[in-house]
Amino acid sequence: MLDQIQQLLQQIAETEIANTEQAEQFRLQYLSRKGLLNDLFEQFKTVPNDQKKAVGQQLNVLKQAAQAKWEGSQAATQHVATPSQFDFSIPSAQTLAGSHHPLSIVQRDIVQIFERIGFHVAEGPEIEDDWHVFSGLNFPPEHPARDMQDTFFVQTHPDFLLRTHTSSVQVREMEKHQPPIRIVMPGRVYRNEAISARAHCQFHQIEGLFIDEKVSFADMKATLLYFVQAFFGKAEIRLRPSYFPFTEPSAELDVYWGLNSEADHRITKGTGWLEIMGCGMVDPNVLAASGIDPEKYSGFAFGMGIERIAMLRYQIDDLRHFFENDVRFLAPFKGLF
Ligand code: 2NL
Repeated sequence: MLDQIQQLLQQIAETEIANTEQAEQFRLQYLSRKGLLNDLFEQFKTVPNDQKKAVGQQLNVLKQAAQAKWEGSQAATQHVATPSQFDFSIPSAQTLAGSHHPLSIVQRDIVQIFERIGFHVAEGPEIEDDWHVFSGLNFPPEHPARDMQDTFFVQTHPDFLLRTHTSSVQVREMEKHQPPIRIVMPGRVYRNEAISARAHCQFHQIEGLFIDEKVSFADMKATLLYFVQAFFGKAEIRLRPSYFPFTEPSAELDVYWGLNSEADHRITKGTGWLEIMGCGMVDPNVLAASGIDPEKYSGFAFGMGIERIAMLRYQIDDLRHFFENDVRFLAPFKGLF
């Protein structure tokens, strides 16, 4: 019987299966209920006990060889394309490319405009302490921004809070370096506000700071006019008096947007002017608090909300779009970075 098995193994190895008919023939000959293997397993019952082990092993080898041959034939006869059968001219399935986020695009563009005139990016922690967010910036002890209503405090460590503006980074930079200082600070900030079309508890700001000897209000105006012209392509600005705890004097900067379209009338409330940032001369108390001599140095600072700028640039009407990351909202920003 061992000889017979060897012979069949040889025979199987030499069998060529080229099509489905030959595969079926093979299956009937070897593997079907009336096939050779079943016959052999029947005969196996009569094999003397002392030979059962050796014959059984070989019989299993044969069975596996026959099965492998048949399975191989199935794969081969089921039209698997060989390279020559591929049509390389057929367009592939569409690859979905991502897009940069509009806030990233606007932030990058603003940073680049200031880098061109010698500003550098500075960054700092989002979890801050009272000194860098409030006290070092001349906020009086009873200022409403210090209230739990407006600011997120770390519950387990009430000395720490989520920064409400990026000015905390400027304080850190002033503590580390003496002037000249020329920096822009883009980053995420937090305020305890209900989420709506116009407000969010988490948003982005970019602030700038320029400190040196003899820095004047006129330097500030010229720098910000340069920015407005580079970013918006608008020619005219105006400064209105305002108030911030950390600057004196302080101003609000408006851009002349024009009244050319219905949308211009709507967003400028019929005036043609649009407020885009706050600015001012750094309060001498703020310089002194960070170890900079206000007798020797002066500086200006400014701050704007990146969401607001992005909404104006791309005519986005609801702040929530920025945080939902709906791909239908993001898709048009492909390739803009
Ligand atoms: C706004 C107004 C402003 C500043 C930010 C600043 C920082 C230091 C010292 C003085 Cl360390 N000022 N930053 C100054 C004026 C305005 O932001 O409306 N931001 C959205």
